[in-house]
Amino acid sequence: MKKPEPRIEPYTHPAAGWGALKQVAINLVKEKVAGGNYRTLFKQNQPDGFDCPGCAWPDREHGSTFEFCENGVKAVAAEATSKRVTPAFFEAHTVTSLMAQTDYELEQHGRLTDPLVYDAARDRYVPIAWDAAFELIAAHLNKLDNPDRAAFYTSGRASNEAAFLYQLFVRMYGTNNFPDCSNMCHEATSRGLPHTVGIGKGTVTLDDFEHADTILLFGQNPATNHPRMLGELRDCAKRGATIVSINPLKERGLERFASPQHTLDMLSPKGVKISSVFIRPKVGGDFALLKGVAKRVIELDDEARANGGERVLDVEFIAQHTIDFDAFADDLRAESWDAIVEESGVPIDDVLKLADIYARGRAVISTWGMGLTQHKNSVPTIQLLSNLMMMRGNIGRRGAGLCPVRGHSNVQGDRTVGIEEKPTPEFLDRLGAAYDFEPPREHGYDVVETIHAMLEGKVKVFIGLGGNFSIATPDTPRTWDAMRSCDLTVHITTKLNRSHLVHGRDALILPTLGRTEIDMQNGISQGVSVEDSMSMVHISYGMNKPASPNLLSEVAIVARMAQATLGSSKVDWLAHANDYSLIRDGIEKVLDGFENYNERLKHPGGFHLGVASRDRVWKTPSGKARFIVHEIARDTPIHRARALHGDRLMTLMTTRSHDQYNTTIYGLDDRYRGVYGQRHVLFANREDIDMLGFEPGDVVDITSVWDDGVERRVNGFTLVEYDIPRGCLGAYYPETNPLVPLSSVADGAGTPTSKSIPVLLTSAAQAIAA
Ligand SMILES: Nc1nc2c(c(=O)[nH]1)N[C@H]1C(S)=C(S)[C@@H](COP(=O)(O)OP(=O)(O)OC[C@H]3O[C@@H](n4cnc5c(=O)[nH]c(N)nc54)[C@H](O)[C@@H]3O)O[C@H]1N2
Ligand SMILES: Nc1nc2c(c(=O)[nH]1)N[C@H]1C(S)=C(S)[C@@H](COP(=O)(O)OP(=O)(O)OC[C@H]3O[C@@H](n4cnc5c(=O)[nH]c(N)nc54)[C@H](O)[C@@H]3O)O[C@H]1N2
Ligand SMILES: [Mo]
Repeated sequence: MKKPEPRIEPYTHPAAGWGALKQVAINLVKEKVAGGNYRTLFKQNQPDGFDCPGCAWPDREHGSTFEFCENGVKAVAAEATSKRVTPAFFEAHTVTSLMAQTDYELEQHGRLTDPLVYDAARDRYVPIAWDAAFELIAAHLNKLDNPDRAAFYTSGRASNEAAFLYQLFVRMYGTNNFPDCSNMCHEATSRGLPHTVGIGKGTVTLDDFEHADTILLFGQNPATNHPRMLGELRDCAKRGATIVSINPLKERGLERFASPQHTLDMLSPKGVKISSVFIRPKVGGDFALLKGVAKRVIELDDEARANGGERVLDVEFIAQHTIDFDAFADDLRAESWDAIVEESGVPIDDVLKLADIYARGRAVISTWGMGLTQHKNSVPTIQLLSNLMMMRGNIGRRGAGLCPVRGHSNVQGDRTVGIEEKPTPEFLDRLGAAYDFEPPREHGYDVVETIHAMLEGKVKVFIGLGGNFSIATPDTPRTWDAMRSCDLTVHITTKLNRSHLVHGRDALILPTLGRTEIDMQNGISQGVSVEDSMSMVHISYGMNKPASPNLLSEVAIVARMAQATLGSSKVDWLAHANDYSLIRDGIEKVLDGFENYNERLKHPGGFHLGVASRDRVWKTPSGKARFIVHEIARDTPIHRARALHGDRLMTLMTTRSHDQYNTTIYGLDDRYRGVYGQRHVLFANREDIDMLGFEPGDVVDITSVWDDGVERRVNGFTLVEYDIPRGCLGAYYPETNPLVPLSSVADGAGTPTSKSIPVLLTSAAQAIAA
């Protein structure tokens, strides 16, 4: 196929609409989705169908209607592709030659068909029998002097059943080393919220969206990353709800939307207006902005009190349900407006406008994504957001609440069932009691700690249940050194990706069934369960023929790995692989909220796992929700780098294009941002481009400013003039991951700071082709 000419062409249509339908058709053709498999698309999110592997946004009335979603279709088409990566493919390609291909090219080869082992002499992956693969894993694991020398990664597509069995195996083996994708994603949410409201999950369900009059969207690009959420926002907008987007970028998809479910939207050239207000902090400015909004709420309340008007604070909620409000209010009163404006980058009028909108809202939902979670101060920011919501009792009330919007379709479920490097003693007690063993108590490594431990020679075996560890992670060259220092790397995976090529001395690729495929065990088709972003748990049944007869399910791979490593004296692993309901019985024994798990999954749409804070039950030490005081940070790596380099220092955010699913690159366009046929682009403010002495279209190299003497650099990015605040830049992940220093993480969460990297630009010799 001829490569399209790279171009920039601003998008002027509503989000979704006909453009999305066209893209769907293109993807089905490109992936050569086999005839019968088209049907699959209509079984997405149906009671007898499968959970869309696209994102964790819940389904309205699970199963009653087919909800069209362009990016859901892309995810399914990518899995249902008829293209195959067979042993013959690897015979024809050395690993070194594959390394020269882009991630986009690797993805295009299709589904893996057979288990493979790396043959160093020939620099190739060659076929291996499943049993031999499991024996190789067991031999490596059993030879380590300490189980903590192995790390077990999970990406958030793994089902509850696969994840629970995996953590059971790993804990019986003896470690809590569970790095997982959420360490790079919503970790600040999961670690921050428990200190304020007692649990690290959202408090709303879809029903609340029907009753909200105000929706604040922080740092999120739903038109691309959670397209079904736009349907919800459309209905809210039509009802007259105020929708505010708080984002350095005025994401096109939040301006107007044409729902393919609604003929009238599609016929109107403008679609439906979604966000009525755009508040544009500079990158990393949300904390200061939130502080300004909270400060103004106090002022408005003081004014109301003085005038005898209706109180702005929910005094009753604060008195009955919270602690430490006075200290919080005192801190807000003492905060300077100058600091708020300077550090947020938001003009005072906009801070006050947002505060007014918030204070007028009778039922406010705040949603947030990676724009809040991938900064150094993400935990304080999320705690402050939850405190702001508490000021007006906007938690645990109909139409109001906290709504972190998770990424991977089962990332929330994986954590629930035990993919957690810092498990609670209660969880371990119950797990140990249910399976008659003494689980390891010491906390394990998260993602960044795993990479450090590899570099220090402390982790020698890496096993990945899905994902693309080598490039989803920060500081790519160091991560690659880390992976290459391992004795064994294993990837349980559906498609070829970079991580398979950046491998340990021994290396295995274990191909597995995708969620869209029929999972037959012992003659019975097995379902798996997942938990969405709003804590609904439901069953998912695949319906396509597996991509190859030589695939095993994730559950079967985990069970056979466990059987080979530990034997079956404590757990009959193979029986669990034969009948997944036994795994669910185990989950029920170990975790609250899963009573009658197997039975309740039969209910169409599944069931809601209780979230205590939603019921105004606060699982904090005091039994109350808590206000927490945090300062506006004025000595961050960004501040320090700017002190050294002045205005030339830029803050880079790394984000997703419309044609990618994390590290899976489906195509080279980012339609809503007007980018076509290329990914090595750098969005910059026109005045900054001028100030730095460049012109739009110039090609630049980017280097990070960090204090460890290591040069972090990526080359050949084309400057694109963009409506982005001064001092800020935007580029795509994972191409820019080499710029994120391994030691730059969110305080209290360990999340790489992929949305705030201090960088400098220099002229480059040449552009990168894609
Ligand atoms: N099609 C598709 N769907 C996906 C994914 C995908 O790659 N493709 N990935 C999945 C996963 S794992 C996840 S976690 C989610 C991610 O979904 P999102 O959370 O939407 O993730 P991003 O695209 O990384 O960035 C979100 C937004 O943050 C804004 N932003 C950047 N810095 C700041 C800041 O400092 N403040 C504020 N307020 N905003 C900021 C950016 O402008 C961007 O609009 O999507 C999931 N769904
Ligand atoms: N710079 C920067 N870095 C980031 C981010 C960012 O915004 N900026 N975002 C971070 C976030 S939010 C996340 S969640 C991580 C994502 O990190 P990961 O979850 O590790 O990465 P993915 O790209 O989602 O993984 C894709 C691979 O998963 C495999 N796969 C797909 N489906 C299945 C399946 O059903 N089963 C199995 N076993 N394998 C499957 C395929 O081989 C595919 O290549 O990246 C993080 N990294
Ligand atoms: Mo994510």
